[in-house]
Amino acid sequence: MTMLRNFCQHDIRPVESLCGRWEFVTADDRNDKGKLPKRYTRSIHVPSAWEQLPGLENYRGKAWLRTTVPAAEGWALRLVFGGVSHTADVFIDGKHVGHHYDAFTPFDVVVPRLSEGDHELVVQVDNSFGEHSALHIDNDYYTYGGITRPAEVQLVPPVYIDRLFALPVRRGGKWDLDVRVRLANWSRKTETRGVAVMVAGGFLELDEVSVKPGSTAEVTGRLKDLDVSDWTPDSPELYEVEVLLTEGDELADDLIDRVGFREIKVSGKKLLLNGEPIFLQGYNRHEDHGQFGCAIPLEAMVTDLEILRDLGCNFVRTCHYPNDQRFLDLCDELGFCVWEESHARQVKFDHPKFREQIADSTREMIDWHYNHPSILMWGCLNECDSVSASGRKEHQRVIEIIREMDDSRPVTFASNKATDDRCMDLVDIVSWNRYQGWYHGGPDSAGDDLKELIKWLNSDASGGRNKPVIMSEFGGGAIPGYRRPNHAKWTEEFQAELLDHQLEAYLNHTQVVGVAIWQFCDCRVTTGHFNSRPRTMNNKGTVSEYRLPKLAYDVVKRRMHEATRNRQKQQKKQKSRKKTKR
Ligand code: ADA
Repeated sequence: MTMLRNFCQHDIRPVESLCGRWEFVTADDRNDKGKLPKRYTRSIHVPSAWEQLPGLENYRGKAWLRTTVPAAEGWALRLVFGGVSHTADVFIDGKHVGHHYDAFTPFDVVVPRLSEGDHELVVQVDNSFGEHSALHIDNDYYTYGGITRPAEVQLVPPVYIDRLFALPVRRGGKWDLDVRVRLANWSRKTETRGVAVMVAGGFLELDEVSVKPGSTAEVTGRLKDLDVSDWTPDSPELYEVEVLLTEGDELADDLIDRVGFREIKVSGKKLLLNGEPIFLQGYNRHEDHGQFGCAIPLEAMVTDLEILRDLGCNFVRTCHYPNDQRFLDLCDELGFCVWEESHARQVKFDHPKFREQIADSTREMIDWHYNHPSILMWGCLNECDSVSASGRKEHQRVIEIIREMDDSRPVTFASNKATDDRCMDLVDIVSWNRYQGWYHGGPDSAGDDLKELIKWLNSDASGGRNKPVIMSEFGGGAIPGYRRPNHAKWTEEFQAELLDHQLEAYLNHTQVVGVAIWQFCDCRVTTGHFNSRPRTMNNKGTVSEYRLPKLAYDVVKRRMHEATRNRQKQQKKQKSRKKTKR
């Protein structure tokens, strides 16, 4: 059965997948009034995007999905959704029990004191745009509709394990693991529980925890000198961490997550993974597919990563939102490095819901994805206002949320403001979106443009002197199958030549620590501002929306593998120079 993660997260806690057939009706198809439908006209698979159903390709509005869930005396139902696009209202037996905005972050709803047996679960889904939505807007990617990621129903005791945060700490060549466990109490009285953590043969009993009714409480500890191997892209060793909750002598609950022992730091102009410089080369990848919309099945995610591996890539930027955790699990398992960002692309800071919604998206991203070793940095606010004083304040606000929740990873945002940017002092890594040869400049202008940018960055004017740089977007469009001897714009030949020039410039600059081509695959866009895009698609993919390679594929493959070989040669030379110096 399809679950939220690629591995089993509970041996003790009862868990069932909610994936499969649900009843379904859209607002257009309802012929009744009232909060919830009386009649459902069809069924739908969960997870899926309703746009993949014939007749609903362009449906934007409300729809209702219904199933049943089993409850048990003395337990609470915990419904966990990997993603509902884009606003969910959850009802049990007709009673409203939960609300969540944003398609791209998981959420849970805990419903205590239900009678033994089956209960009706209805999820109202809304993917409309308007005053209620600051992040899901008319944009250069599509906001689909539905329960678009897996969902589960769990039975949790009065006090249960809500979250584990695990941070590997490198200490003199050995590894420790700092753990923070959050418990939640849905009962009506204060309860005390025992907590223990096991990983890689280590075992640690934490202090007993008292949790007030309807509240949460945390307990921390450090497992020392663990006998583990580093997590690196070449050997992505993963370890299961099991948290056990005890009530007296009884095992009451458990939670299993996974960690990789790695440390990521910025040092001068370099990005260090476990103390060694790392170069990130890869793509921006939208969760979009010609057959599945945003609800990409695990098997298709694997294909995407295998294609990236074939192209010589080790890096994915989750433009412009947190990704499905199964994809992040695959990146953990396969050794891909990830830049994950909270949900924003050219959003307006003066939208009445912006501050609340960007804070929620950012907090939920870190709260749910903290343990993934593949996530090397947090991003935010893609191409937003990083020039005005008010825009700077918003960048400070969001970056502060990130640093408060996680000071173990570098922070960045992708800027298209070049030397007008007034926020370079706020980030650890400077990231530029540049489209030399597509939107501005000639096809071979990338190198000179980068030189100018770096000169400004390393001056007093920028606030970002000597910071490492990621070229976070560059590329050009090609209509799949459009090939012409004249190599006109929009031909696959034009795109291939443009990427060749851009990669030549960006893969070979000492202050550049990473490149992310825009973009991995063509993606659907909305029909407002971006309606003029050919096929109403963003056609800058190296592969089409069906993962069919364009001519650029072989150019990128050659460039990326060549860059890796060159770096390996340089590293060998440096090592032998160090040896001869001794
Ligand atoms: C911007 C934006 C991307 C995409 C790109 C393009 O850099 O960040 O989401 O819209 O432009 O294709 O023009």
